[in-house]
Amino acid sequence: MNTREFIEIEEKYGAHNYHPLDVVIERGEGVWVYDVDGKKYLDCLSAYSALNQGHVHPAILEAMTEQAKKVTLTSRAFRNDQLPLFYKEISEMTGYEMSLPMNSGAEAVETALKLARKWAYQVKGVPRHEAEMILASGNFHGRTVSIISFSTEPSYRDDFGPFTPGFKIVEYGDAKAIEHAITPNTAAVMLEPIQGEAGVVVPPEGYLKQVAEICKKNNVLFIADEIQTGLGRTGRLFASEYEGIKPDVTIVGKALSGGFYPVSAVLASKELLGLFNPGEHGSTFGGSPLAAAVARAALKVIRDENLVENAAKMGEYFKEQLEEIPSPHVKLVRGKGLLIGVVLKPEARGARRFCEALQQKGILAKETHEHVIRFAPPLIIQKETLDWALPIIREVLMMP
Ligand code: IF1
Repeated sequence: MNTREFIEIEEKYGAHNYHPLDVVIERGEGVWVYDVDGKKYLDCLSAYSALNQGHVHPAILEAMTEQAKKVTLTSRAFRNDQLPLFYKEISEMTGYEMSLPMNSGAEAVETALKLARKWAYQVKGVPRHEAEMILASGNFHGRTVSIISFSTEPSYRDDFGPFTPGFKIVEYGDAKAIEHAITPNTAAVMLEPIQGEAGVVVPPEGYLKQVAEICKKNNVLFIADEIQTGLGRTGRLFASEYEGIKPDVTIVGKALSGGFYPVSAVLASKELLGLFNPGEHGSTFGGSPLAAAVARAALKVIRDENLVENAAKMGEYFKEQLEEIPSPHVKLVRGKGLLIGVVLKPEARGARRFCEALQQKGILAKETHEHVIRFAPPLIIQKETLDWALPIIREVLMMP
């Protein structure tokens, strides 16, 4: 079957909860993907940063297939030989004493919300069920009912009420607004160090450090959602490192599995994660031997292939070159490492048409929030590939 035939079937039988580009991918390898018509594309989305290691990384594939032949799932009613090693290796790599493994990013975010509330009642002494959380406008933390309860994007919230209470929204980038929103019942502040979905919004220099200080001063937990910005994407292991801070809780997902299998985790101190008692939280697949083996291999690739350093180097080069394109449509280029957003002027008539033009020329990028083209290739990308892509991107950005 060809592209058109696949699309017809998908449109007929599948819910239309996305508006994807009309490209039907059948194979991926490294930074490249191939569609059913044999066309080759440079993947500049990396499945929203789940593919930092590139498509079908051989070492992670090997780990997954070998583990799958042995045992894939024990449930947490029993123990397995992969999870302890995952716990140890992610602790050594990130400097957090403990972790709690889940599956999707949203599940890890929900876990962090529950942890913050539990800490508020049992440690801070907030009266039960009055705990508050502070979030930022423009946030994206997942799609569950509780998480969209604090979304500021109408299309993510509309008609999904009633919503979970206990959340306050303040403007992203304004540390003072957070200080003013804190009450004696505040359990935590949760932020993305860079807002991905909002259009690769980088907060003002010093913002995250100020927030960390405000949280410490007010006995409030600081939770960083690094599901998209973490694990090397921004040129540091965690984006919060740019401000020299270590949040009380860091949430990881996506590239934690290199795109092979949903694996997420909450990273925190023993004091915090020790608040969970047996049976109080979990999931069927969370911490499975397959998830743990895949995540161990995915983390090893990040270390062994120096992906954090490569993201910093290639990201700096890519951003500089993008900034030099004299496009009449571009307002600015922003981001860190290989999480880059090209922000278009309103008169450019939206980013979608540029993404469709890029697709025709063999580059897959995705618009976010109408006017931003997000460029987030796998962190394995090399200069010669960027030098292949840049003239094409220039041509597209110079089109009328
Ligand atoms: C979709 C967005 C990106 C995330 C952060 C938690 C999650 C995500 C910072 C939840 C997930 C994905 C979800 C996917 C598209 C994509 C996305 F456009 F939706 F917002 F990346 F920007 N925290 N982001 O970015 O993790 O439960 O999906 O594993 O839902 O359309 P998840």
